[in-house]
Amino acid sequence: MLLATKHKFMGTNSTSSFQRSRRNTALRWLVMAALSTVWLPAWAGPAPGELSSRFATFATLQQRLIMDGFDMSMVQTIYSRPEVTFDQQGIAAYFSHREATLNYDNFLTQSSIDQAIEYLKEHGRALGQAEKRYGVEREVVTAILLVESRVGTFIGKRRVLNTLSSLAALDEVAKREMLWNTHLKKNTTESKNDFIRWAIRKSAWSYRELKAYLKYVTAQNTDPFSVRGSYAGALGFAQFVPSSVLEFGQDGNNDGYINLFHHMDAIESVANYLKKHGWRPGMRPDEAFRILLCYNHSKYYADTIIKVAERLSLPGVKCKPNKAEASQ
Ligand SMILES: [Ca+2]
Repeated sequence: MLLATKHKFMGTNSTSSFQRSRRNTALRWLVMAALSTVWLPAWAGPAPGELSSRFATFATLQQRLIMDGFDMSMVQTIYSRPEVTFDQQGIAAYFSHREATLNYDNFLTQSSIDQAIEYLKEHGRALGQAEKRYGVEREVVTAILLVESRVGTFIGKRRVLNTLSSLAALDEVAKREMLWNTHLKKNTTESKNDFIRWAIRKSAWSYRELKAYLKYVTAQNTDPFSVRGSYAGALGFAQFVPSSVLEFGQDGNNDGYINLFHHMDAIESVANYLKKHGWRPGMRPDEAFRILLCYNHSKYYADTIIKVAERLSLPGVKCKPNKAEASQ
């Protein structure tokens, strides 16, 4: 359903008209920039100068999106909204993040396990349905939702659009300099050159995820600024990145939408993700560990998921971490 709306999203049903659109895009962009205070959608509030300034925040990024086939009027409308901001604080938090320093033991306390047990009870029907459809044990799905979002109670506060746009815009020297000088220079042990290399890699990843996100919200007819997520751009109870939403998201409650802020959709999406990565009941512990590493490339993470699932009295599968991998 999501991908089926791709052509509608692109703003054309005709290959030839799409190609003509691309040929004319560069010229249209120049005219558009020159007339920015005239053509931008009318909305109450800001003075023209303020609107131009807001538009300029992601001007290069908008140009890339349009050149890549995204509908010009849609892009312009989104990036002229008052919610648009280069989220320095959020992406500075991302670059200060260290997976190894996260305290995953917090998820193994009795209160955390009790929270997961309550979830198992409350959502038993949906978890059972996912178990039947995908062959992924309910304890594993619950453990992932516990660690990712405290079973849907901690889902991040940052606008996903601003997070991905800000990270994607780090291919621009000026924005990297701004971030380094204002937030990272005094607060990181990274060298500036290491930061630059990291930022450029992350920019390329984020641009791909931004495109996936725009496809997702368009297909779901969702306001792109209404979705909140982590400082890495992950969203929903399962904290999927947008490309995973497109590829693995499921409509668990059959309402016609894939909404990872709905428990039935989130549960089935996690189960589908694991199944598509090779999960099967009774699999070897080292296989289970490797598949969990696909979800999050952290041995601490995979180890914690398995420990939580075991604490939930996982029937049938005795998952234990692959000690050889965990000790690397
Ligand atoms: Ca749904």
